[in-house]
Amino acid sequence: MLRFTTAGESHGPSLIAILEGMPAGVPLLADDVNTQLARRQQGYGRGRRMQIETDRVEFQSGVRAGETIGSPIAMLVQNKDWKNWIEIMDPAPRESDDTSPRKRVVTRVRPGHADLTGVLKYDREDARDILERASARETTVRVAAGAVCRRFLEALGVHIGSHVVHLGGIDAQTPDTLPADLNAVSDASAVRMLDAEAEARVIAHIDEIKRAGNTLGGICEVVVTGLPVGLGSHVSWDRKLDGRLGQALLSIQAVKGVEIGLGFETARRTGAEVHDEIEPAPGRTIAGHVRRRSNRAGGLEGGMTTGEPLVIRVAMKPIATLMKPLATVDVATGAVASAAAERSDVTAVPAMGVIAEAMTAFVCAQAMLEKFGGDSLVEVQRNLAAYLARLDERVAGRPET
Ligand code: EPS
Repeated sequence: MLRFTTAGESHGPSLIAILEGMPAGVPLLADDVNTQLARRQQGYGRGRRMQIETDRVEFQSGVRAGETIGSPIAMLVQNKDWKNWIEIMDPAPRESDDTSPRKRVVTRVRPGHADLTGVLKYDREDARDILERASARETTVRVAAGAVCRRFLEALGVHIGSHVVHLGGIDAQTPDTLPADLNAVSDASAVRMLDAEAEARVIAHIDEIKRAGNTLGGICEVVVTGLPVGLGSHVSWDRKLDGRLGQALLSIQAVKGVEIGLGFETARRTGAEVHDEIEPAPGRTIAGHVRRRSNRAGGLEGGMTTGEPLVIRVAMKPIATLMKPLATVDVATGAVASAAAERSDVTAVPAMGVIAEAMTAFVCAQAMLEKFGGDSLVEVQRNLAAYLARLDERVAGRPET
């Protein structure tokens, strides 16, 4: 079973991911991970923190001579900002005679953040004990874990990209045919949109919202190509791939919704306007020698991949830290207060697309390993080839029509 966990606080010394279950023999360089980490750090609308950090992975285990070796892959990313927080984040207990006021204590809890529910649940006095871990800084090492999964998937012919389709009330026009290398085009845009006119309006809007001390959300679309028909399963609720993608993507900080294919729009249409008609496509092994005339299902039917591209939309709410704060309650006194206003971003929607790619890569790698599992990349490639050969045999064995 492929799995990963992360550890680390936003202003602690480092962030760590441990990815376990990756086969041996997957080519992997630190640069493969660093490229993805850098993509996550881009995007118009980020705050000053992104100028402090230059995220770089340090492999602690699981990789030798440019290849995975089958053991848990531990990856560490240092927080450069930590040097400004050493005293505040110090794990050592305070001296008993130290009565100086604690620095950067957060008691004016921010509406929409984990601050209030976290201090009540974990019985803390300082919401910093909550916000340090709830922070989306943690997604740095999710992207590291996803980058390894992405290398594995690439070796099996699977590619993942994303672009921003909506930001702060402005829709981007999506071309009828997406660029073959989606990220090469979307990453060239400051807001990762494929529509230059919408991009210019979004940038002006972010500037305006920043001046107003407010924040913005938006929607990204993730597209996966090269997945063969039949990943996931219809047989049990927890094996359905759409449900598993939903869980992985909804776990991203500030994500509030996930749509697969047409998503909520399917509920407004008739069956004839929703379901994708099927036609023969000899030679299209990956989908079982058929083609959908449209891909409104977004590449999933019955909780299984169809062989068409996987298309997922992920919606993010606006950042919960507002420079013009909302009303709240001070948990130290119970009094009415304005929420804490710390340095933050106006929007992180372009970065969220990169994080959504990483979580999607993890779920797809898990599903590929379930179906084609092996201890080495070569073994997995052989199992995939045998399955594809069987899909060919099914067609070859048919009577002539
Ligand atoms: C975040 C608040 C900001 C963001 C941070 C997420 O950090 P800080 O409080 O240090 O200014 O910059 O995102 C990152 C550091 C990152 O790497 O994405 C939050 O509260 O979620």
